[in-house]
Amino acid sequence: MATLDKATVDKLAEHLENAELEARDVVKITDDYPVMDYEDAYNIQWEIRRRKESRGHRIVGMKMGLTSWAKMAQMGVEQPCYGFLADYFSCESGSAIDTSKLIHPKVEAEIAFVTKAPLRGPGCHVADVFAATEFILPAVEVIDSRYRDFKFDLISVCADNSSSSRFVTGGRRLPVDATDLTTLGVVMEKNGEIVEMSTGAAVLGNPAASVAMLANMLGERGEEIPAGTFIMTGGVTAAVAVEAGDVINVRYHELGSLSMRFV
Ligand code: 0L1
Ligand code: MG
Repeated sequence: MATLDKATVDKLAEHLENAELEARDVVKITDDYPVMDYEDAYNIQWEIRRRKESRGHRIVGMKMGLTSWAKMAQMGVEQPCYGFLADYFSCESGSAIDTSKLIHPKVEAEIAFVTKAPLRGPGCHVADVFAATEFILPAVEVIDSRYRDFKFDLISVCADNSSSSRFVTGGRRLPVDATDLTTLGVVMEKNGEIVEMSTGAAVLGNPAASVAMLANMLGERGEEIPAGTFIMTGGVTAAVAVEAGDVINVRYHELGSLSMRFV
């Protein structure tokens, strides 16, 4: 049950969004609000979303985060989270990504879905996701927690839009049943050297389960995944820190490759 009043939710949303827009780190918000809960955290996230839309930004998708054991272990948390993607987060493969607008970016290789029918929880399952999927495509997420030194707890992360900042798409689209999502291999190279490799099964056993979990989490708030939604299902590997001068190339089995450089 939520513990924060509307004025406090609004104040914390402004605080976290300003940190994002000014590329400035802050301490985790649970330091000052230790009893806040997940409902408070998502209230703050949804208020950040409302603020962006009120300034004319479009929401172009959703993300699930912390959906692999590698990521959960890396960040010391035990359950996934979701966030929204605003239009200015989107970059095409081959882009130069400006690190002066980010705090301490890391990259994650992900498998993304685009839906053709709405998905609504509770009770959304992998089979529902397969039936509602238009196509899958490769994506790389650039996460950038607003919390100093990535020191946070999951409640603080959810309020901070689950560290969303940029994402890169391109490569090849495939129908969801054209490949085995669990054995779909991914190799990430940083400056020409392999730094991470994994397969789709790293994400909750099957990335489609991550989409189902998103529908079920949104269902708790009376929200759904509308038809035509782009969804990133979470990193198949641990996140890799990047800085100006780094070049990232990610090769996907059957889905082509994505590249980006940080400037
Ligand atoms: O995309 C994600 O896995 C969510 C990340 C949230 C926590 C973090 O910043 O690592
Ligand atoms: Mg991610």
